[in-house]
Amino acid sequence: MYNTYIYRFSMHSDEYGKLIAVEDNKVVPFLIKRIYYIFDVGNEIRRGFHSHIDLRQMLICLHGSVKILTKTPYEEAIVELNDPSKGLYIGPMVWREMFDFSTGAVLLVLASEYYDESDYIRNYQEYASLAKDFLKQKEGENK
Ligand code: T46
Repeated sequence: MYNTYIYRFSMHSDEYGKLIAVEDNKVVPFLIKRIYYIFDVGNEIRRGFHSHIDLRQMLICLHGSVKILTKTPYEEAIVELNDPSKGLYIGPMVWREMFDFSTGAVLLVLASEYYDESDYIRNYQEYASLAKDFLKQKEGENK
């Protein structure tokens, strides 16, 4: 799926429990400027419904599970995050929706930029049109 991948964090595990360290520009491929977490989400709730223009993020479900739909005009995928040692990277120009939050789920997000509403594309038709141009341009650059 374009501009997304699953990352497996290495874990320090011993008889005292488990520990995962996340360092920017090493484990996460950007400088972390912001973290936020989403919790107390009802099972029937679906959130997201947007793309970002530039923002890069790593989503980690610290507790419970949540499904993430990622989508471009040409492909889509659903990933279940249910393990704190697994992160979903989502880069620019990818539509996302989060749903099927289990009771008590906590979704941590590491972000490459401070909050900026002007980086959001919240209308799918507008996104699809911009994404087609964006992906065509990327294809041209890679030839
Ligand atoms: C994303 C997915 C995975 C802030 O004031 N600061 C922040 O850093 C964030 C992330 C949100 N907000 C405010 C803006 C809204 O009034 O919190 C409210 C809820 O945000 P939003 O509706 O954008 O939440 P989600 O769950 O739809 O999307 C969030 C992130 O906004 C987005 O970047 O990729 O999680």
